[in-house]
Amino acid sequence: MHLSESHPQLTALFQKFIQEKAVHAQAVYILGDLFNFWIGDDENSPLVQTIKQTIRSLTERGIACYFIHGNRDFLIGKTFARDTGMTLLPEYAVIDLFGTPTLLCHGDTLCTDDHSYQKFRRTVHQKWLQRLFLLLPLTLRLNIATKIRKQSKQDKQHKTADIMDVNPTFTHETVQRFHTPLLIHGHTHRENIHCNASYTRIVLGDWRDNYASILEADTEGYRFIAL
Ligand code: LP5
Ligand code: MN
Repeated sequence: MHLSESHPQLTALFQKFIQEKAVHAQAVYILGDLFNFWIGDDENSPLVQTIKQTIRSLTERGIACYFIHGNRDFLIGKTFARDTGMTLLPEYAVIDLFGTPTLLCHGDTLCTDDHSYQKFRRTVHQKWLQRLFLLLPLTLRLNIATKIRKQSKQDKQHKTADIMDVNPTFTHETVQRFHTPLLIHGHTHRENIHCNASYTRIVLGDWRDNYASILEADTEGYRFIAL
C-alpha cells in the first residue's frame, strides 16, 4: 500500500477497504509495505494515528489481522502490533487457506537476482544495527530513510524488470521447502495469478489512487476483488 502523508487518497482507500470489505472477513493478511517507510514505533504522526485507529477498529471487532514485514516497514515492532491488535508473522508463514496450505511472504526475499538489494537487506536486517538506528532521534532517522529511498529510486532506474522480479528457481525451491501448492506474495507490483505444474503463485499488485489490489479467499476459492 505504501501509505504516506503525501498520498491521502491511498489512506482513504485503505480506510474504505477496512470499513467496507475487511469487516466482513474472518481474518485479514497484510503482506508488508503497508507504509511507504517505517522508522520506528515511536513515530506518531497524524497518518500513523489514523492507520493505527483504522486497524484497531477491525481487531476490536474480533477480526484477526496479520502482518508480514515488507522491505520498507521491516522496523514495525511490538508496540505498533500492540496498539493495533495485529499479529506479526515471520517472513515466511504457512496458513491454512480454507483447506489449502498456503505460503505467504512479502516477496522481496524471492528476488535473488537483485544482488544490490539483497546486500542492502542483509545489512539493515542486522538486529544490532536496527537497535542502534532506533536510538537515533526521529528527525535523523527520517533523514536517513529519505536518503535511502532516494538512492533506491536512483538504483532502480538501472535495474531491468527481470532482475527486480522473483527468481523462478529460488521461488520453486522455497515453495517446495514449505510443501504448499499455493504461494501468495507482493513486492514486485505485478498483480497476477501464475499457475505452473507444481504450484500456483499469486502476486498482489500495488495500490494506486483509485485502485486497490485485494485478494479475497473463501470456501469457493480466491479472486481479486474491486473496492
Ligand atoms: O520498495 P521499492 O520497490 O521502491 O525498492 C525496493 C528496494 N529498495 C529498498 C529500499 C526502501 O525503498 C527504503 C527503505 C526505507 C527503510 C527506512 C528505515 C531504514 C532503517 C535502517 C535500519 C538499520 O528496499 C530496491 C529493489 C526494489 O525493491 C525491487 O526489488 O531493487 O533495492 C534497492 O534499490 C537497493 C539499492 O540497490 C541499494 C540501496 C543502498 C542504500 C544506501 C543508502 C545510503 C544512504 C545512507 C545515508 C546515511
Ligand atoms: Mn516491497
